[in-house]
Amino acid sequence: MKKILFFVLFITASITLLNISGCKPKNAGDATGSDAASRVFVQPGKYDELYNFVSGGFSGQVSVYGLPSGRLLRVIPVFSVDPEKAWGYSEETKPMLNTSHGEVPWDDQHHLDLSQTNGEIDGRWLFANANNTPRIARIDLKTFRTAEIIEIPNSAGNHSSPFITENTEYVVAGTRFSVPMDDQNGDVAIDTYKKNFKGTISFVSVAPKDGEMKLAFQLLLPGMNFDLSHSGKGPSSGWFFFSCYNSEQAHTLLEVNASKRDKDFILAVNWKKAEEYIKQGKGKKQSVRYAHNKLDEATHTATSVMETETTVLDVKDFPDIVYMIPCPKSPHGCDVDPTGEYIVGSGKLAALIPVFSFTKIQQAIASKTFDGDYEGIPVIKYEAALHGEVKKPGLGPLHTEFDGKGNGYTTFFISSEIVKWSLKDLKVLDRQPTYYSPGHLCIPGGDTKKPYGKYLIAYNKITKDRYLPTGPELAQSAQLFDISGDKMKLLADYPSIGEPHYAQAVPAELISKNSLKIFKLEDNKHPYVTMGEKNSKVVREGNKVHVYMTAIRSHFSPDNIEGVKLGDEVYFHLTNLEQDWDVPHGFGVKGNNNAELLVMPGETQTLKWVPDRVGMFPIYCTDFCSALHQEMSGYVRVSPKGSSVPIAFSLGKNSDALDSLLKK
Ligand code: K7E
Ligand code: CUA
Repeated sequence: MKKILFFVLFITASITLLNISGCKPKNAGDATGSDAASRVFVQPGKYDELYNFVSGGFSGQVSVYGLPSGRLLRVIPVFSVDPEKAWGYSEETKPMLNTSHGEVPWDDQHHLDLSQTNGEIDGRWLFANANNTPRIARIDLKTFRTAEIIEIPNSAGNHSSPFITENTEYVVAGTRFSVPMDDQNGDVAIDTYKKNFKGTISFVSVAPKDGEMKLAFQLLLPGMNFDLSHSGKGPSSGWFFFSCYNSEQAHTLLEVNASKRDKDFILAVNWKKAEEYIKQGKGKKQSVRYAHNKLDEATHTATSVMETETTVLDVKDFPDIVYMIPCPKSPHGCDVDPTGEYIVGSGKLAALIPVFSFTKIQQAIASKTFDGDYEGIPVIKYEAALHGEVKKPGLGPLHTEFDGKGNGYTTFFISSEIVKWSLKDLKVLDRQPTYYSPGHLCIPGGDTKKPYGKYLIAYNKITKDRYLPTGPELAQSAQLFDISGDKMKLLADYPSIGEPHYAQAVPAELISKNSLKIFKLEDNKHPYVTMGEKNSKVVREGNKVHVYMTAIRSHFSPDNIEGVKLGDEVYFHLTNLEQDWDVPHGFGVKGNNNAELLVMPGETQTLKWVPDRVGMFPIYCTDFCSALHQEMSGYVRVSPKGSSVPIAFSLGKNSDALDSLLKK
């Protein structure tokens, strides 16, 4: 009987196995080659060679990986609230998510760009776009914290962003959805798109010293969809290139109606010229509202200011700042090679890759080799701008990066592969399958003048059978390739956070050398800082109770609080007195409809709590900070409204019973 059962099970198992392998697409799970393991193996205790900053897509955050190991180092909260780190929950960080619509607790984060000096990564800042409620964030790479977020007015779907110029003069933002301008009546019939909907491209300046962003000017353009962009460099510095689709100006069923024309456009913008016009005062001031949020490093506190003005240049009145270049089949990626001569447009539905020449574009402009105009913007003849086409590269090209050795690498969503091709003769040199359907790809420094060119990472939209199943929802996937030889070689897969789109990677040293280990307590300018335990106290101001609290291994001061009453708002201002690397303290309150605090050494953070009932509320440290971390706790007593229990606070003050016990 047992034997039969075993046999049945065996048969069932075999059939199941057969079924699984029968479903597998060809090549899936192929061995990566015998030395792949050693190429990605980073010994325990050893550091990775590169940082990889990966956009989080609909997670709204940015994740940081080590390469080549694919180890997740950190998730940086940017556009989405994060109760773990109290991002958007602490009193200090709430203003960071403020917008002209009020607090928006989420966004869709697609692209990242590292700050550059002379077209090379300088390791100072990382810029991130918010696609849903148009914003740009600046992350300080000293602290790995979001230091600034600026909202973009006259925009919707901030997709072609946050690409930067080669000396980080500007970070740009092109609107993916055209809309009526903010100072116009938006209450119009949708089918008046052609008349009432406009597109804008915003230039946000970046202060060279501290990185502070400022909306410098906006270009007013015909209504259509601006998708991606990259700045010129070297010979093409002073120019910016944007891919545009929906030149049909459709407003419904775009999958059909915005795919009608054979070619849409790459928009070439002479931003140096535009900048001159602005300096000459030729821009028009316009009333708008947009939030500008900054985190002050000295006070550990963010502020949000509502700005009210923008300067707009209508390109109709300045015909020598923008030109259109026809680009086949709904272009998506718009990438400029390290020399600055070649501009690659990737038509999502195309079966070829057009490569444009900056020299030829300039000649065409000089000789007016135009093919009419698009709503007043000169359209350069396709052939006049074209360096050449990569023929039969694959299906559905999306994005291209460069290795600095004269090669481009393009992702193909539909044919699910990466194709390496030569910039010089446009010949396909290699193709490797990806699992599956890659969107963006990243070569360290791959959009700068100086790519590092040893690895390539593909960010795949579909994961299917690559990992153990986790129900209907699967993590998306990154794949690391070695591109040091003639042929690309798959080294590793690793799952990612959210939906990764663009990413940046950089040799670790460039970032790690500036990385901050602690906040210096003596530099803490927080208005509610508690410098030392003896200064800890509880102060009542009307119905607000301010707790000036400290944390050090392994207690809070004070840890016994009485005199809080129903109807009070309690603010725990917690200062972490530690001055050692990697000793955070956490702070949680039972029943708090808020988050926890996670406070770094030398930092002060504030958690608001509105008690909902009379009773006893434990507080405790949430981060295992020492062998006696479990002892790092206390109590807050909440009395009824109108109770006469006075404010009282203490640390180490025992009851008489305990005292007599301790004396024995
Ligand atoms: Cu191609 Cu939003 Cu850059 Cu994603 S986008 S893939
Ligand atoms: Cu502090 Cu655990």
